[in-house]
Amino acid sequence: MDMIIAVTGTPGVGKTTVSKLLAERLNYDYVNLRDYALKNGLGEMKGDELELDVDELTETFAREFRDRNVVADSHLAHHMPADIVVVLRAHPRLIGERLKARGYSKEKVGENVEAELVDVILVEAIDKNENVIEVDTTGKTPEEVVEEILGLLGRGVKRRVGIVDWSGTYDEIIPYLRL
Ligand code: DAT
Repeated sequence: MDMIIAVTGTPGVGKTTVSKLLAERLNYDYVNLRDYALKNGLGEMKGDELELDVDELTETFAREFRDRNVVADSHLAHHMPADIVVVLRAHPRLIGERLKARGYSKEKVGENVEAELVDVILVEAIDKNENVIEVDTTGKTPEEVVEEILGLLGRGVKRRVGIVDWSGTYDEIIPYLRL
């Protein structure tokens, strides 16, 4: 059976690391949607950000991957027509630390820490797809995260949301926020 697994989440949450490993374990193709969009001339670089038409990406992706087994990752992956959307979560402090280490601007770090804090991607994913599995990666290795996803898929779980609440982390992450 063909299956499209979309892996989404705030930048720095671990999408690419987990998706490559998951694809390997399932023997599926792996596609990074940013690379895919660039390769197919679907967007243009504005500074260091890729600007693209999500509908155009969705249509092109659907045409090419409809009857294939694929793990696709991007913070836009939940917009793709997927059989299952995996939303990775991490303590906002981890997002802040990782994006700082990547050299993101203070503004960009703050924006993404805030987005993780208030569940932006999860809310979008639920709005787009019935089948959403949320996985907290905090304190886990990528291997452990992949095992958890495989376990849920193996048990036929199609929806599992509302498993984290970062509101209690607010005091800790104030240094990262754009206040
Ligand atoms: P993204 O694709 O969401 O931007 P990435 O996979 O490129 O994220 O980077 C995530 C970083 O975090 C990478 O250096 C590996 C590290 N990491 C630590 N624990 C992790 C976990 N449980 N799952 C995924 N990545 C983890």
